[in-house]
Amino acid sequence: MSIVRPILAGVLLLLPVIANAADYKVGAIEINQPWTRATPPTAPSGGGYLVLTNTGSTSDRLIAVTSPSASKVELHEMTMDGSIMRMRELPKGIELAPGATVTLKPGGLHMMFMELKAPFAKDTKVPATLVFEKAGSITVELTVQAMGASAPAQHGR
Ligand SMILES: [Cu+2]
Repeated sequence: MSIVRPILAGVLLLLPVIANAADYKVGAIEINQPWTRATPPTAPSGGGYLVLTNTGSTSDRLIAVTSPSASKVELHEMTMDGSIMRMRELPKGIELAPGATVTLKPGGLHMMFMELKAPFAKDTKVPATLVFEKAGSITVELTVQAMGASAPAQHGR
């Protein structure tokens, strides 16, 4: 009884903090749920996904991404052209309006890791440095989900 009670109080105090914390934050930009998918051994490239929120009052832009796991990383958009899925590079990056949340996900905006140094292996992490026009840069770790996963695994939030 005397042991249980302090532990319970500690857990209850922690809960609101966990619910509100962003995975990463640089300047006014919050970055959540960075993830990618395991790639087959011969795949030349792999996608990268995350959620960006601009908590500031001026617009910002994700302008570049680098990673030691790939020769280069491009920012891509996937659009439907009739029944054909097309992918194009966004040379000016991804705009983040004040207060906006932009989700990079399969079938939409994504990071494209080109010329992978090694296949992405499930349950490992892929580092990526995000460069924002105003907020500066931050290195995040993408969790590698199963091949073909369509959403990040829930991590208790
Ligand atoms: Cu792409």
